Amino acid sequence: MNDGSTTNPDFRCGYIAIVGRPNVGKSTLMNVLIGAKVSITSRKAQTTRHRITGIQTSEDAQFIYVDTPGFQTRHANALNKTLNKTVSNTLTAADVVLFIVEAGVFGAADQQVMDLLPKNVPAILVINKADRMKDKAQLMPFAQKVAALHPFAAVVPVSAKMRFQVDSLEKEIRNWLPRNEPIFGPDDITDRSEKFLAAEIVREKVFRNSGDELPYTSTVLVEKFEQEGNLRRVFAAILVERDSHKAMIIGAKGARLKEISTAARLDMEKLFGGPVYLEIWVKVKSGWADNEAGLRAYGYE
Ligand SMILES: Nc1nc2c(ncn2[C@@H]2O[C@H](COP(=O)(O)OP(=O)(O)OP(=O)(O)O)[C@@H](O)[C@H]2O)c(=O)[nH]1
Ligand SMILES: [Mg+2]
Repeated sequence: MNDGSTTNPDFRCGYIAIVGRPNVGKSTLMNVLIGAKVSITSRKAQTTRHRITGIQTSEDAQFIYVDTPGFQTRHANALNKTLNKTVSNTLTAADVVLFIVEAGVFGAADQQVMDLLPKNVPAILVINKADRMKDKAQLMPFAQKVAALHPFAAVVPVSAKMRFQVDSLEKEIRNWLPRNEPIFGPDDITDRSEKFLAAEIVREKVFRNSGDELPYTSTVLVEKFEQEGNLRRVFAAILVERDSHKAMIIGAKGARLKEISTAARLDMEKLFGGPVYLEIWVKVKSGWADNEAGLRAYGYE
């Protein structure tokens, strides 16, 4: 993947782990930093379930971001244990850590993630959703309060959604990256396959188009992915726990499944840069999130 040596002796390259409790905006921020949507986002917790690499290469640096699942503190099932292992493993391989919190909110779940931060790796405190803070004068005191809890390398308030201060954050990250040749090619944006990204896109639409009544234990499996010239053909199964969940996803006269399918196809066409034929069906498969074999079968590491 290496695209050869650069002539800049100050070229920087390294791995940047993005960690934080669920829903603070880790994936939204990574997508904004790399300028492409490789990690799915939604207002529901547990949207990210895998380690997802997002790569951005500039004149003088290659940023290899690693988005992680929100650290789970509520239930201790096999899926959540796997998600948390992903977070810990990512931290051990990072050159820089972005610890994300939400402006004005710091609780036990944030503290638990802070306790995981490795001592010998620079960690930047990123205060996201700054746009949400109604009283802007509260931002500084909040930043100071959280900054006092850990020896952070830097503190940067941002809004991933409004793209506020994202450039400053990138500059700050570069300062802490090691001098290194690039590891990936200049146009690479992720190390994940299109088949994997297709499954994630369908899962995002399931999360976004279904109400809170749909439990998080639904997942998506791409059973077939074919490419013929510029056309991709994607055959995906949405796996749910119960018949009632299946009915929920299909909707009246299949209306909801149609919405999910159209939205997913449009996103895939944008990301892959060509037409996509997408077929989706819904299957009932209970208990997959509770055992290791089920998790492995559906691609959880
Ligand atoms: N107002 C506001 N909302 C944001 C911002 N960044 C993210 N969000 C919203 O916060 C919600 C969660 O965003 P995600 O990026 O999926 O959060 P996450 O931390 O990756 O969540 P998990 O993967 O579940 O841990 C979504 O509804 C986003 O649109 C921001 O800067 N401002
Ligand atoms: Mg996420």
